[in-house]
Amino acid sequence: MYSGKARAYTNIALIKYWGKENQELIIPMNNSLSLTLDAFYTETEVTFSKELKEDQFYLDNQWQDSKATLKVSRFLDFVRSKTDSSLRAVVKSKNFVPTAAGLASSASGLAALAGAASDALNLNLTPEELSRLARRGSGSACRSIYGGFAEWQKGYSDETSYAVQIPSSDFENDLSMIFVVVNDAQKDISSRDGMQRTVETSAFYDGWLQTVPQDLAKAKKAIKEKDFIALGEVSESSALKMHGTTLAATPPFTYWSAESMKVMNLVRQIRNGGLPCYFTMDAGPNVKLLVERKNEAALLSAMSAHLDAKQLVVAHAGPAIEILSK
Ligand code: 2P0
Repeated sequence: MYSGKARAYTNIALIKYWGKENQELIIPMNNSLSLTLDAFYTETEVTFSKELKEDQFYLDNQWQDSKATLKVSRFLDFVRSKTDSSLRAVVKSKNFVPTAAGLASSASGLAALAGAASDALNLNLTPEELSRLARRGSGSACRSIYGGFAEWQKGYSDETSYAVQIPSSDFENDLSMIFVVVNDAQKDISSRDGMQRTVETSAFYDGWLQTVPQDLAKAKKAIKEKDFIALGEVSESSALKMHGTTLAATPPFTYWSAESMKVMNLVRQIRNGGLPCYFTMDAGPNVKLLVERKNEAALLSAMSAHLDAKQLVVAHAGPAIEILSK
C-alpha cells in the first residue's frame, strides 16, 4: 500500500484564464494571475493498493458513482503513466467550504489530488513539476500549488506550462476577498465547455487575448507597488472582458444572473461613495469582492444593508499546498 495526503486551497483569478490552445494537455491561450485564499480548501488522501480492482472515490464521506469517479480516475491514469505503477487507488476527498456558501472548487480539488497522488508514489516533485501535474487535472489547479499571488505562465508545451509564485512583499495580507453567494445551484455550462465555445465562436475572443498582456503587466506592477486601486481596476476589467466574450459566442451565453448584476451595481455605488472596492466573477453567478483588509468591516456593513449576512463569506490570502502525510 502506498498512501499520501495533501491539503490545497482554492484560488481566484484576478487576470482570468479563458480558453485553451491545447485541450488534451491543458495549455492555455493566455497567462493568468491569481490569489490563493484561506477560506476554501480540499483535503485528499490517496491510497494505492494491489487489493483494488478499480479506482474508488469518496467525496465528503459519500461514495461516488462511476461518472463522478471518471475525472479522478483519468487523472490517476496520467499519474500512473508517469510511473511503473498500475495499482488502483481509493481517493477520499473533503471539501472545506464555509457553511451555506455552496461553493466547490476544481482548483483546490485537483491540486490536492495531484499533491496526494504524487506523495503516495514518492514522486518528489518540485513546485513547478507539481504545478504541471495539477494542470493536467484542471487548468486553474496549477495556481493552487502556491500561496498568495501566482502566475500561470502559459508556455508552449507540457514542460513549459506551469504556475510560479509572484513576489509580493506580503501585499496579499493587506487584502480581503468577500464572496457574495447569489446562487449555489449547479451551473448550466461548465467552464471547460464555456471557454471552448468562446474560443471557437466568439467574435470578441481575439480582442480579449490582445488585452491580456497589458492587463497582466498592470497587475504585476500594482502588486509590486502595493497599489490596491490599480490592482482592483485591472482585475475588474479583466473579469468584465472575459465575460464579454461569452455574449458574442454562438450560441451566446452568460454566467451572470440578475442578482449578480445587482451586486456589481452595488459595488459601483459603494465605490462611488468613497470606499475602494472591486468585483470579479468566474464561471457562475456568484460575485467576489476585492477590498483592503482595513476596509473589510465597512464593506461588509454596506453590503449587509442589501443582502442576507449568510450570503457573505470572507476570505484572506491562503498558504501553499500542504503535504500532510509525512
Ligand atoms: C480562472 N476559470 O482563471 C478562470 C476564470 C473560470 C473563469 O479556470 O478546463 O476548472 O479544468 O482547465 O480551471 C475555471 O476553469 O477549467 C477557471 P479546466 P478550470 O480561474
